Amino acid sequence: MIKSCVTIALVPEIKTGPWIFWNDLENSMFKASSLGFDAIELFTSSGDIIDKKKLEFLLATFNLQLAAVGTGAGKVIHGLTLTDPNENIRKKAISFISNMIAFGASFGAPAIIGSMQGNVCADCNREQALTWLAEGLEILGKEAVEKNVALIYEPLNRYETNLLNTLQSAVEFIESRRINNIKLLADLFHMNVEETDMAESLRKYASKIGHVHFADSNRRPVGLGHTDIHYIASTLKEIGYDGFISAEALPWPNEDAAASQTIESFNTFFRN
Ligand code: LER
Ligand code: MN
Repeated sequence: MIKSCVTIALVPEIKTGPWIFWNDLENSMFKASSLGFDAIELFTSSGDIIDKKKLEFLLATFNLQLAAVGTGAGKVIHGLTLTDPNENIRKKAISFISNMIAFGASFGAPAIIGSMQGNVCADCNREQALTWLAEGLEILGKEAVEKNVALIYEPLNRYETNLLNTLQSAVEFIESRRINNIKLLADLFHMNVEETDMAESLRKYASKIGHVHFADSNRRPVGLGHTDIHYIASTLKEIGYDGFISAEALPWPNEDAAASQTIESFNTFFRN
């Protein structure tokens, strides 16, 4: 069954970004649970900043699942990416993501590679950058499978990466390089920028989709932009998607209103 999820960002270095809840883990989980969310997605500065026992206790107390963990802090805080021309930085990026995979896996949750994929840098060759990306995904995909979780790769829109922007380009890349154990993240905000027909792409690459980021065209909570969510939701149901629909949206107009708007939209489109 499709499950609802809400993002919680615990990275003080970032003041703005598309996450619904900020700051306090316990209070955010309390609110998520009170609103009826099934799960949370965490964005943390590393895999070690949260005490695992405490998180286990909070997940049980609030009857929430950990749906996924984001790895973007590796880039935002430490400047690491999988396609940096400096080998040492690529190694550190792999090690950072590896640590996040281990953290998520202790709760059965996959790690997401979004901005940690990086870019083809100004004086780099595109083929070389894609090879570095493939090498990183191959190593990390193996680690994930050993820990019984998937690894989620997220195509981002052209203003965030010049590597792979559509589901089609990501699927072709993964298949042509024979990279195993990678699922794709369908972020409705990025897809709104890049896909010709969002629903058609979801249908075509249904078997590859492992996670969905739920945001409207303007990255506000769903219902506050112009994306045709009815069409998208009926497609996700039709293709039998049974993962998380995770609100990675701006906390607009504020955290609480954004969380309420999101769960209302989720219930309207996925529970009817
Ligand atoms: C990460 O999931 C993502 O979508 C990025 O755009 C975050 O900035
Ligand atoms: Mn996303």
